[in-house]
Amino acid sequence: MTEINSVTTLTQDGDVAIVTLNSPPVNALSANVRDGLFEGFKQAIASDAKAVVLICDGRTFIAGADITEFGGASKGASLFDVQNMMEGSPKPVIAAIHGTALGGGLEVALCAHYRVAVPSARLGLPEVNLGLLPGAGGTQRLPRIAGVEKALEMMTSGRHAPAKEALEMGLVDELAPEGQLKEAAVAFARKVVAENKPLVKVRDNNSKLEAAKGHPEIFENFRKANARKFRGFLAPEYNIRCIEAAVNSPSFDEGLNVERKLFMELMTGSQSAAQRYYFFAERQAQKIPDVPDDTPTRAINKVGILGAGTMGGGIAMNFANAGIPVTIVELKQDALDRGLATIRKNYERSRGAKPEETEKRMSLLTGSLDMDDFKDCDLVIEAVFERMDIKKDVFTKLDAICKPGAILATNTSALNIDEIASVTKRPEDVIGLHFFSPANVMKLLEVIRADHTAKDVIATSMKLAKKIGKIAVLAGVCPGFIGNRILAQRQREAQKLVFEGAMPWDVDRVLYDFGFPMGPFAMSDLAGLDIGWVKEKSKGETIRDVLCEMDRRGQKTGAGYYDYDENRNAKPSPVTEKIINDFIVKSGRNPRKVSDEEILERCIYPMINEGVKILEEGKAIRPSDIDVVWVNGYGWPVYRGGPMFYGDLVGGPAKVLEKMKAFQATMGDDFKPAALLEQLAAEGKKFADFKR
Ligand code: 3H9
Repeated sequence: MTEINSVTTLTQDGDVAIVTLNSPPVNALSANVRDGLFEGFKQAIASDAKAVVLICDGRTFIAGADITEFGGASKGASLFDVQNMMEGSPKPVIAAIHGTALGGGLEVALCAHYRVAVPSARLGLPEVNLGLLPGAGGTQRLPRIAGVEKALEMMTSGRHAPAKEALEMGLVDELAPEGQLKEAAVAFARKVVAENKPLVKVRDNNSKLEAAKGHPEIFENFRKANARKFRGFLAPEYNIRCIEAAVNSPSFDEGLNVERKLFMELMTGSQSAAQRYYFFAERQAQKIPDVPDDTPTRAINKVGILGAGTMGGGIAMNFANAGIPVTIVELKQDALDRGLATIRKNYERSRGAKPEETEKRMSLLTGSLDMDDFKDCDLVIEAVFERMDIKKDVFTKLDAICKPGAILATNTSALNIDEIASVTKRPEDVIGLHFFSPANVMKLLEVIRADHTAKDVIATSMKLAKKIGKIAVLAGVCPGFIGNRILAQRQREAQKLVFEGAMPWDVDRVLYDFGFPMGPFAMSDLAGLDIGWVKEKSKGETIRDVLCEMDRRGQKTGAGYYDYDENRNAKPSPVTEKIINDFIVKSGRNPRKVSDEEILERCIYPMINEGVKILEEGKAIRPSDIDVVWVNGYGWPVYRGGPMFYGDLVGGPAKVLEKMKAFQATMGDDFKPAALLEQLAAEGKKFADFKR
């Protein structure tokens, strides 16, 4: 065995040289890895071996370029040097793939002459999710091997294709038995040598491009079909342009030039910076300084859910999906039946639903009217009405019923969990698990640590979140926790803006154009304006009161803030406009013209300021956790990173402070800057610099 460098070895098995990479965690293409590959291939080609296999140790084949190196000075061998060495090798090169071959990893594999993979492997070009495009020839090679339509779909979605599908599309040449990749790859290499098979260079294969030549409508139709999904993002469009270049350029190298130019544009732009930041933010959120990764966890083999309403049912589905049995308790039989029927309907309606899957999941759910049935549950989550007296009553009962060591969780979105925990004799077992609606769909889970919550309860909750496919963020107890607390700022300003003369559709348009899926007023119409509104108590004091009194209760009644046609298309409403103007006039003011800029700044800056307060009070561990909450739970466009990242993008604490002070001077203490904002600004720091 020759040690090429700290991450690469060269061995020989008979007449086959084997270059092995071992650079945990994911064999990313750092400078060291590129150097190792370059030197390893050089020596392998110079040796007496007749073929070369590239294989990786550890959990995966190369998962891509090393994202941490982006933006730094380039060192070591370039990826192109490595690729040229492989593709130009006079001896057959075989890539042996397990785990994931992603991004630059797949681009390296595409420069081998053949690829062998185990069935559990997945292959993809996920650069689009980092606001990028494959910048090492992937945009030119993937359509040449998989065809234009597959390339469009894979590159703009970033999807990881399973090995079997990769085999069908020609990305992989042979499947190897699980656990026997090296042997299979070596045997494949020998076969190539013995049968004198050609050294296939993907770059030379133009046949798959032919079908798209002279058919620009393929691209146009693809753009149109995905316009909603791609809205606001630059990277999908740039990926499409590269595939167009693969089809239309006179040569591979000219296509490659287009790829390089567009890659650099994306790489130096703010969208990719935001998306790369976000990639690490999500992973960082899983790290809790005083709850290290090796903190013991409690076994969760059975879960109890109290409440079979929309929330309880959605939460239950998460566990059933992960194969964990659930007991759902309701007060009344009809509510329980309704809840279980809704869950079944949700399963049946989900895309690609197979009847046997639905039955398997439903069989994990047991309905009951008796809270005593929680006694053997390892975790119980209550999703009952949001009232402190009700929650306290529930937790008193849970404390009496549940076995020692069971985790008692509340799904409250705003109530004080310390107060809830105080009615139990085991506050260390109490935690907040704030799911977002619809709970079976939304990725975010706010895990709320109360004063006495035990560390192993936190560790268990964070790990469990991952198991059920959620992205967990730890928050402290405060009204609204991280997400709703910040949302309250935006909602308040949106309402105030309307009282000054901006129309609901103006506010919604500005926030939609910023990248949110919808604005607050369209959202209210969708949810129903009468949520929490009581006819008998309505005094016509708010715009919502008046709208509800007129039976304009949102989309479901055909009108709310907006008017709706039979297809639920929204139109600005003259009725709403008059109601608003009457309100303003009654208050003795005149409606004024509010600029789009003011709408945006008044909605966004107080959110950032509130994020700073949350950090100041220690209710979030780090700024990026706040961003993970807002991107995952509230539709903040990931290409703007999240409120705290955006705060840095627009000029950092100094700029946010300046804006808050200017608004405070004319509009009062809704805009009072956080003390920490003043401090960060005075120290000339960025939000990202904040550390506890
Ligand atoms: C690219 O290739 C550009 C090219 O076209 C060419 C340019 C010229 N770099 O996700 P996990 C870390 S762009 C650096 O928790 P899993 C990650 O931060 C790249 N670090 O594990 C974490 O660190 P820590 C295209 C990386 O098993 C640890 O590895 N490729 C990278 O759930 C474990 O990660 C991609 O976009 C990286 N590329 O999932 C693939 N990847 O332990 C990105 C991971 O300190 N990666 N880390 O928190 C993934 O999708 C997942 O990590 C993967 C494993 C599926 C591989």
